[in-house]
Amino acid sequence: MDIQTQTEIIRSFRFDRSQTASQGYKRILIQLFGFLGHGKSSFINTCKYILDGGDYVNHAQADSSDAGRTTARISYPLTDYIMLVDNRGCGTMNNYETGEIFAQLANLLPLDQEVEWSRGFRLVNRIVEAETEILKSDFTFPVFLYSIKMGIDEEHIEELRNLLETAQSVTGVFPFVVLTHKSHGGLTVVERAFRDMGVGKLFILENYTPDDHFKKRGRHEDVLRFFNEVIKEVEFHLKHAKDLAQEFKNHKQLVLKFIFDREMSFSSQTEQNTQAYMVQRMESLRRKSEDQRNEDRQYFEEEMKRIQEYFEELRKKDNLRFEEEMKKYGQYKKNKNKDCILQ
Ligand SMILES: Nc1nc2c(ncn2[C@@H]2O[C@H](COP(=O)(O)OP(=O)(O)OP(=O)(O)O)[C@@H](O)[C@H]2O)c(=O)[nH]1
Ligand SMILES: [Mg+2]
Repeated sequence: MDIQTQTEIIRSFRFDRSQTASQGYKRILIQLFGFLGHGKSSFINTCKYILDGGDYVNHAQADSSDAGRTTARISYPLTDYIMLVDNRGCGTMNNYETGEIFAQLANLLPLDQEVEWSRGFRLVNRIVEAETEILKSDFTFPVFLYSIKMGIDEEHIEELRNLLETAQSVTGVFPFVVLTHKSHGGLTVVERAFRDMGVGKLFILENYTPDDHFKKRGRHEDVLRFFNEVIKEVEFHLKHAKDLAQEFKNHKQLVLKFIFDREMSFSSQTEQNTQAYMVQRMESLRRKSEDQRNEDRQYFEEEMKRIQEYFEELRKKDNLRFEEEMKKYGQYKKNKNKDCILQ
């Protein structure tokens, strides 16, 4: 299929007008997620550049340095029925960041707001508050962006696999993965890692950037193929899904359970830490009182020694005095005898 035809298919996509076939959906929200600076905003600029035609525009404010900077979740219309949703990049995939992402993917948070990594049960409050703002007619489609330039560590593979699998559980769709920086080198290792994680739809491309947007057929084809596959996946899902309203509820429950488990494990961790602290404290007190006892014993022994010496001294003095007394007495007796003899 040539570029023109593919572009037309995407531009003219709309959900079937019949309520039954579309199951009430009106728009596809292509929800991007990934780490800081992996090319999410640039991907949005690239998609719009290719599908809107015209000049390259930095719509999504992709950063000019390698550091990330998007902090809000902003939607960009690609057509009347397809929206691209930019996202704040995660620094690490900890449970606070992923909790937020899962709530977004399950369509539980409103669009076009700052993204926060809420602690405690604040995310639950935000979900409840957002209930009236959520458009149930939005089909959220998860797309994970990853830069080949970053390589991939063995130790993070399990974490990424869990992330993608949970994203599938809360949307019903296994995320499509887009690998950016195609020409950087090191593709084989990264690609194999994602394939091993069970990723079926992997797209490898080079984003257009403010410094590099000379139109290239290969780049256009990569992006158009991505959109055609998204449309096919959504149509497949609608055809095979039974009750999307029930699915929505299930996804919501999964996200709430994720938050609940996260907080429970956090509080049991705190409890364990408190217990460990108490044991440590008792041990240090025990050691301290043992030290104290040793100190007391030493003091007592020294005191006893001092007393013994004192008594010894007294005893010697007494002996001396006694001997002197005896001497005096002997002398006295001698003199007395002499006196008697003389008389
Ligand atoms: N050569 C090349 N540069 C890219 C590509 N994708 C992104 N970049 C550059 O990488 C940097 C970060 O890209 P962004 O699109 O801002 O990344 P991001 O994922 O939106 O970052 P956050 O908003 O922080 O999460 C920018 O300098 C982009 O120009 C790509 O495929 N190839
Ligand atoms: Mg960004």
